[in-house]
Amino acid sequence: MSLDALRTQAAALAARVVAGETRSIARALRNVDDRVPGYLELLKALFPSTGKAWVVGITGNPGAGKSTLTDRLIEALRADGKTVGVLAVDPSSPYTGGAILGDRIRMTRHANDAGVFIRSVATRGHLGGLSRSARDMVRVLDAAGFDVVLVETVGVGQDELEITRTAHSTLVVMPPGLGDEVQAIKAGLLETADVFAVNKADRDGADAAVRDLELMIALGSEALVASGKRRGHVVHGGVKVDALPEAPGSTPELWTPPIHKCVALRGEGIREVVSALEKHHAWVTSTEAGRERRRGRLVEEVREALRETLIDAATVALAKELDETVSAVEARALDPYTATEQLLERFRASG
Ligand SMILES: Nc1nc2c(ncn2[C@@H]2O[C@H](COP(=O)(O)OP(=O)(O)OP(=O)(O)O)[C@@H](O)[C@H]2O)c(=O)[nH]1
Ligand SMILES: [Mg+2]
Repeated sequence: MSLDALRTQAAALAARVVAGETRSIARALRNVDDRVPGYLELLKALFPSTGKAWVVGITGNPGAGKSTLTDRLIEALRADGKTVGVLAVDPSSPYTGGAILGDRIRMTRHANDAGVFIRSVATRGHLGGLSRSARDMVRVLDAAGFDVVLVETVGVGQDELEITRTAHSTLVVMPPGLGDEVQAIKAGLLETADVFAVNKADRDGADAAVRDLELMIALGSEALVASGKRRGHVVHGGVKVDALPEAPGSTPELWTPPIHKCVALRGEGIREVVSALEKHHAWVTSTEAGRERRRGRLVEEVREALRETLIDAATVALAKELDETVSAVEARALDPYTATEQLLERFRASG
């Protein structure tokens, strides 16, 4: 198909997505996830309609209760009259009453609610990376007009953690009683968290988990002081060196992640979690620090896209030279540093 034809087709699909047509949303998500030809044209056509949704990441250890809590969040947000799109990245356990696989997930108690759209994504086989695919799919849901987009992902692995960086607000779900293994997992999650939910508070050890987290947050601050890094900057996760020792407590420059206990299974403590997330949303959208953070994400995205595009272009333009260069380096006739400079020069000349 010609580029013009792809464009026309993409524009038509985009219009149906923006109109909120369920089947078109599903199709657009599939096209973007599978990167079928024309998916970039679709994303381009959708982009002007994005930027309105509140994107909330929900992450945490496997089995922490993310899906159960997500289900409760949907319920609470719906009660507030908000429409909700959900992207569940490789959910290994079902939503309440639902089945595991994507399309069937929608056959849950929210299935007949036109204000809710749930889609699951597999974690395998993403050429351009899972996080990019997830970000693009979030954009589809955003353009479709959902007030809130929830993204559930397991908080282990770089790719998964990366996904939460596309969110405005990230909720980290922790069960009590994780013991030592918690330390390892927490290091990554701590930086990501805007709000903590200690779920399964019906079990022993919830208060200890809260104290643990408080300590981790405080230690995180001290580690930054000790390293002397990032002075004067807002660090994701809300630890700002200059604001110490006044922390905890959030200011326009500093967001300190609050910790809430809940029992997702019984729907207890959900309101507090939602309201903490809403406060964070207000912070991220109304303060200079929040604006900087969102801009930082876009800088990353554009750089990443530029890097990919440049590498693709250079690999094509320099296919023969690359091969020769590697042979020269292999024979120790050329060092890799000079080789890179020479390749760059040739690429520039080829432009
Ligand atoms: N006791 C108790 N169990 C809970 C609570 N919330 C969730 N569970 C149970 O914990 C198990 C895992 O819940 P999920 O919601 O599937 O957890 P998840 O974090 O989405 O799991 P993965 O997606 O597999 O990583 C299920 O058996 C839930 O019923 C809670 O508040 N209390
Ligand atoms: Mg799950």
